[in-house]
Amino acid sequence: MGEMVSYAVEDGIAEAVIDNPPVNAASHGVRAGLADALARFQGDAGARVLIVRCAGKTFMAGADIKEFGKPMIDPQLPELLKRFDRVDKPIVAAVHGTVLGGGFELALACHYRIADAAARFGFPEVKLGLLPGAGGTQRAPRFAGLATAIDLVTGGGQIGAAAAKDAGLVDAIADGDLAQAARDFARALVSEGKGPRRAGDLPMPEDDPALFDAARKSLGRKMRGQTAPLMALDAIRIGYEGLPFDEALDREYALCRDMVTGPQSRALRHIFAAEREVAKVPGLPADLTPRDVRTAGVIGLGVMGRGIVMALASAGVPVIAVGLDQAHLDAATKAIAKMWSSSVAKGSLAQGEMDARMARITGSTDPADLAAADLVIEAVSEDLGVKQTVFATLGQVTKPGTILASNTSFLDIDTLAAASGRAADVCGMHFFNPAHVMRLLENVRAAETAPDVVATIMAFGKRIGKLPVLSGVCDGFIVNRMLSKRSREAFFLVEEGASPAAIDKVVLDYGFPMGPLALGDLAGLDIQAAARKSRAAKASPRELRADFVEQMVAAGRLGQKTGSGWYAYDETRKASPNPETDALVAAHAERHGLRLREIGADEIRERLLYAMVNEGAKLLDEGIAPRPHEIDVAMVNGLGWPAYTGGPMHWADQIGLDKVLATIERFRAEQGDDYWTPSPLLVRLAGEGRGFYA
Ligand code: 3H9
Repeated sequence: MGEMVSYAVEDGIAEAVIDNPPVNAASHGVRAGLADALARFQGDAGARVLIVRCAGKTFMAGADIKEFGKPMIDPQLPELLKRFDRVDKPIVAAVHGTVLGGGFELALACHYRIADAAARFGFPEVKLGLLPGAGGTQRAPRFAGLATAIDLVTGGGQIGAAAAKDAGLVDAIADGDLAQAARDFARALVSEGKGPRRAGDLPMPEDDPALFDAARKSLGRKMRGQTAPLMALDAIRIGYEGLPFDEALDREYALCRDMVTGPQSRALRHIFAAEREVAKVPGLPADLTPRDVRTAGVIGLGVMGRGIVMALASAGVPVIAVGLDQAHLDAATKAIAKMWSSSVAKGSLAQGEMDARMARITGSTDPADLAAADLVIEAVSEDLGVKQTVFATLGQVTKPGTILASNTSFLDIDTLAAASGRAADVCGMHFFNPAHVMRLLENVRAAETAPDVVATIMAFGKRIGKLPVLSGVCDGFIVNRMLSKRSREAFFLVEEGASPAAIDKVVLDYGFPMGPLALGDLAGLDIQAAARKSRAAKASPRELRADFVEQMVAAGRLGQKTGSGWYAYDETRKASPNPETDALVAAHAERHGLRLREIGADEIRERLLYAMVNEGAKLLDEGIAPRPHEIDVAMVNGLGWPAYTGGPMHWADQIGLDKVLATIERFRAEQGDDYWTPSPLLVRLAGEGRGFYA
């Protein structure tokens, strides 16, 4: 018996308890222990029924991701779960926590399932570039029907215990203690003389095959570029079209094994690991105690400030929300209530939960009320002078030890720290718009930020459901600094003759949700023009010359909101090519004596993406990003860099830094602009035949 699984029998009820912290993953020791428990149960005539459950905070959360890519040791999960089918006495899974992937498959291979009321179920394999390889694509449709199975298997989402029971995936929900309820359930099975109920004995549902085509179409839109969801759909279809159960299981596992070694799964597993790695800040002492944050404050209630208030209140944090004046405060309170009311109307938020959130918000127009806060997030207008005044005030009115964080996107936090008179307490917490929705949070460590402040904002970010990534101080931090290089290159490409549609298409085809020029139109060209103005002193003559945004703003073309920007928009905001943009580009070329040329998709893609890779290398060189992990996680979650390419640094490593460098050197020679000077780190790593990751 492996020590990760205990086995005991009492009153004819056998129990196999898996104990493999932190998430009871199906590591080799667990598989071996389960195989052993199963054999003992089968061989023990006194044991009438077997319960499989897990110790700790969750039922099995899937295969052990850390074993992927290594040689698999028997018993492998699919084969082990087939053995459950062959047992001739009933097996009950008693599940709690997150029943995911291989864990859900284990539960479905058991003959009955009883769930804790708070349990959640899902097949997240597609998010790792895989498909459920241990029977999920074959067992789930037999219990739940085609539509639910397709949804769960290809979408990677989760459902709660009640929904799982309604769908037929769970037989009972435990009332109170799960272990006790499972024993009662098992005893009832025995007394009612119920035997095993195997998924393989159930027929595939005779649901409409049109569901496959509909799913394929919708996945093509929603999961553009990703192969795993479509492969998962194909795997369900194999069984649906009549391949015998055991053979379909073998085919499913063969597909899954092939996918493990594919580039998309490697990239997605890299992002999964990197998202956990960024929580561990290098150099912070492990025994550092974070500061206690019971009450937060937000000062400045524009779009960002309101979103931050919503994020905090939704996460259960009491917030003191300080507006400029009563009108500003009233407008913010009204806007917040309106947004939550619309969620209540749509049924995605309970009225009681909305009331609880509103009750956590205390409005004020007096910064002195922030004396009660343990952490204050400043979100006033993006103007250094205004922010300096606010930080001077915060330094006075807050109690010693209160953390003062700025939500600035690009201003110098060291200057704000100096203004506060309390530099050790000052840091950045840069939320992304909409702040109550976007997961990424760039936490910024300034020159004098105290280590326990860093530890606090990292822990607090996680507490409010965000994905915090640490950055140092620079113009734009990680995401906006890298994004600004892509925008700059996009403007240069327009100057040279590429159409906005051609540029955006390349970026969409690579897997981003939106191209750079369509994104500018969405955000507002006035916002982009203001950002360019703030950087004008440091801009090269060529950047200043590529002033399309300024020209459009001067003509009243601000993007989607005025119906015209790079593109023309109809009343439904549907974009079409804008003749005014063509005219503007032609006039610009004539004015500056530029010759327009055809630019191919490869050049567009390499220039836009390598500009970001090179900037990422500079962020590492300068110590702004502690590791490449921070960059990949921030770009995937902040800018929508497709996770299935692993983020810019992982992607560049896969291409080979020598090749990336050679292309950058070529651009430098062709463009004759300092902008393409490769980062010293890139030159060094490429020379040593290494990647950004060790
Ligand atoms: C699969 O099952 C394939 C099968 O269909 C077919 C096989 C043939 N393995 O996220 P957290 C670690 S594919 C190994 O911070 P939380 C994680 O790295 C799998 N390790 O906790 C971290 O380690 P560290 C399908 C795992 O409470 C620690 O646990 N399943 C695994 O916020 C804590 O993680 C999934 O994709 C794993 N499977 O969230 C589920 N999972 O401390 C993936 C986690 O060293 N997991 N770790 O950094 C999750 O979604 C979340 O971890 C979970 C807990 C919701 C479970």
